[in-house]
Amino acid sequence: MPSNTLIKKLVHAALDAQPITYLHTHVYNPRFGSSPKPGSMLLWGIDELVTYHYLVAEVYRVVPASVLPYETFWKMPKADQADHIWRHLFVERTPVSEACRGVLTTLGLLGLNPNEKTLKPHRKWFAAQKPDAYVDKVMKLAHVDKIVMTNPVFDDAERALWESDPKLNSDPRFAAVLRIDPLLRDWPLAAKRLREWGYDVRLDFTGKTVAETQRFLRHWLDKMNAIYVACSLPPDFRYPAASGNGAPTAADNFIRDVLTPVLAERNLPWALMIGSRLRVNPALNDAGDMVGQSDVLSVVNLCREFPANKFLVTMLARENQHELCVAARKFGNLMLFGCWWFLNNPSLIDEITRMRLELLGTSFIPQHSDARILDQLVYKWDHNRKLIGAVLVDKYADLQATGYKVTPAMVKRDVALLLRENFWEFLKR
Ligand code: FIX
Ligand code: ZN
Repeated sequence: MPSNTLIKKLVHAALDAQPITYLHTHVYNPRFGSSPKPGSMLLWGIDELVTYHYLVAEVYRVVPASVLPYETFWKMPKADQADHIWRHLFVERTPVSEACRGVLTTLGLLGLNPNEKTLKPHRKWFAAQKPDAYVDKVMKLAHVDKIVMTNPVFDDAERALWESDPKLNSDPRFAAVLRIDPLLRDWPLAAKRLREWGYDVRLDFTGKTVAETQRFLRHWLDKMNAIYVACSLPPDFRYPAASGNGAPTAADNFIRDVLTPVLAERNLPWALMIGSRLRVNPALNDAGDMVGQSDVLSVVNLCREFPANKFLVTMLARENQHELCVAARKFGNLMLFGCWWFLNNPSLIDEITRMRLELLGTSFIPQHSDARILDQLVYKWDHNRKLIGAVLVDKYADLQATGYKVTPAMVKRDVALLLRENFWEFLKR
């Protein structure tokens, strides 16, 4: 019977050997344009890493807007923004936050010195990297076999790229996801855009609205060869939104008559990321979003009403995690994923992963990444691998204590399920 020391070795060896599919990132393939070229969507390198919106929020806790007005910061060149953050969060203060530690882990694993007092030496190293080869380098270091993108069809710049480059998604290292937030968050705006693009849709869902909105979805699912449809939803998202015997809302109509039928016909999952309260501090841009407690019963209602549909769900509030886990015990068409955004911290990843293993066994996806900067894949994998490994070691030790034999083959199988197979099997289910 393997000792706990041997189990630890087995678990970490299996994690080291297992490629991971990150099912949700904001990373793009190099055809979308690579930073520092203005307007690029593939963001990488030290200045992008250090100006990640998590760190902008954190530096504004140290140097308040009364000292450095937001508009002044946003007008600064990216390198000056990065120098400002590096000085205040990494030199004059101890970089103990998870977002700060992540930058240091990435630098260390790239063979760079995390103790530099300025970014100058790092800039020199990154300037020598070529984006396409650097994608391979990062994927190798981070054990990533596929980077799943987020492709917001209502983003004008990105939509223009899709309409001008038929080979945009030809990079086999990446997969596309149709992101549709306005269709659920702001139907009036979405309907206006659809009409501009030649779809005969009406605010009140009369006439050809259902067929035309379905035509829009099918067009983009085909163009992107999207592997699922995603949206981020506010804490007050409800399904059904109509209270009592009230008339269905636009979101109810869209979900019931447009989205779920198209996804069911194509056997594609719908990823709901619920709990993001956007721009509570608008001056911080992407760093200005916040968390709010959401309604798990709405997820239950969706899973029950649409048994032919598959739901990938993550919620942003820690307070929702236990109820969401129990909901997943009730519906096989519900797959939980990730410790999203403000949950992506060691103390919470540990708590949530333990809870999920105890309630769901190995039938969930512990992490999704959410990397926005290519290089973040390196630290997110390194940090998560250790956290998931520590939980698995404890759970296997508990199993051993019953007399059950935990074998190397079991550990490899479980790690493969958690890091890759649960996702791809759920897509095929
Ligand atoms: O809605 C989302 O996909 C969120 O993950 C992002 O908007 C958010 O800024 C993020 O990257 C969090 O990690
Ligand atoms: Zn995201």
